[in-house]
Amino acid sequence: MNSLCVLGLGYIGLPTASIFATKGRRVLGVDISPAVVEIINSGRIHIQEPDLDVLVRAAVQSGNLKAATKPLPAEVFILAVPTPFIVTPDGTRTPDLSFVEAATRSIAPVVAADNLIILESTSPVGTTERVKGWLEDELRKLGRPAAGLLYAHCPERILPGQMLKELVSNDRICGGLTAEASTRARDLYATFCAAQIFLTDARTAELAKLTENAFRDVNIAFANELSLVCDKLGVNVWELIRLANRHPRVKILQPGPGVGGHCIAVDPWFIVDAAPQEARLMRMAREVNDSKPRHVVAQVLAAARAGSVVACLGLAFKANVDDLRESPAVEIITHLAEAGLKVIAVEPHIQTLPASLEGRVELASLELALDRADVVVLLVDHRAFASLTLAQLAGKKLIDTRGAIR
Ligand code: SAJ
Repeated sequence: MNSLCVLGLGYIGLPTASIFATKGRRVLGVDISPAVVEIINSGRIHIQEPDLDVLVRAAVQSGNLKAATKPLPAEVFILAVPTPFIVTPDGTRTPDLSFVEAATRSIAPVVAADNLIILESTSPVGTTERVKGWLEDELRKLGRPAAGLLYAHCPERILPGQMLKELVSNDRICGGLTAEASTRARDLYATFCAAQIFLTDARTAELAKLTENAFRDVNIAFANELSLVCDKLGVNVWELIRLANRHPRVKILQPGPGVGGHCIAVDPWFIVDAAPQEARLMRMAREVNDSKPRHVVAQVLAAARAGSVVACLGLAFKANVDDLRESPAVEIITHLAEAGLKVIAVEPHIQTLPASLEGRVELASLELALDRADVVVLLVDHRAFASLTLAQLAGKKLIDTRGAIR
């Protein structure tokens, strides 16, 4: 199993393609964006993740990683494209598998018997079977044989911010449509995975990945709900959690301004969509976490006066990353600007504001923002804000959504 074709060169596909390449596999990375392809072929990266630049440069310089906009024949195809959801007019969230379907159909002209097709994208239960169906349909249209292809779901589990470490050290799950597909996938990931690789069927692997993120979402929702209870009762939620966590079987997570990113705020909906009557707690957790930004906006509006300058510290969806996707901080800042407040955003991980905030919000350094602010809202506990002290904020109103300022 030497040659691989990785479809989707984003947060999952790029590190995966690169690590295989540095382990001696010939890898073609495929992305529909010619700009992304050009950047990667020049040994650079289009996303921020610690040490990813070094890995990609090494992979490209070794000659083993090349990028292109179209797939070529390979022994293994890895699908690592986005699986967002669509919000229907009645508010229901349904999975959008159009990227997976398009990527699957795109490999039909180049697949051959004995190829292994791996779905890495986080997907609703049954998607690996659908990948097989789409590919067989496309092969039929092209008059090509569909026999002898192997299919598996091998979900990624890496944490943004420490992806390269977790790529190697996290256990993996390989769920094939057949036992042979599972073992072939395991042998492949053993190339770089130093942890245990567990074999199962595709549907269990699909649900396992969704379950992991839903579990975290429910636990964060518990912390977020506690923060609302504490606000109402005049109790310091951070102290409360610190004390409750001294119980040997209690491990409460941290409240925040809401849950962002492309994973935890999305994946539980795939379970709710598939089992709406049963997944009541998971739906409620999503609703609690989704409502938290509105609570923060109300707190800021209560603290501000007409003409107040509000410094919002952090735009990313969590600490020490540049990723603004589904960021509660962006949602909060958008509402504050809409409410007519003068908002200064501080985000050390970006150089320019996202288009949605351009012209409505000012991007400034921490020093400048603190100098001008009447109200300071800490939205992301970036390391860059760790040295902030209450003394520096004297005379200003503080809303610390992460309990980061001591
Ligand atoms: N958050 C809190 N309180 C906490 C922990 C997190 O408010 O105590 C917030 C964060 O600020 C952020 C969101 O939750 O907005 C999600 O952050 P995260 O660090 O919990 O997770 P992600 O989305 O960066 O990565 C998750 C991980 N899943 C689990 O930990 C179960 C990762 O392992 C997955 O690979 C990733 O989703 C994915 O790609 O699915």
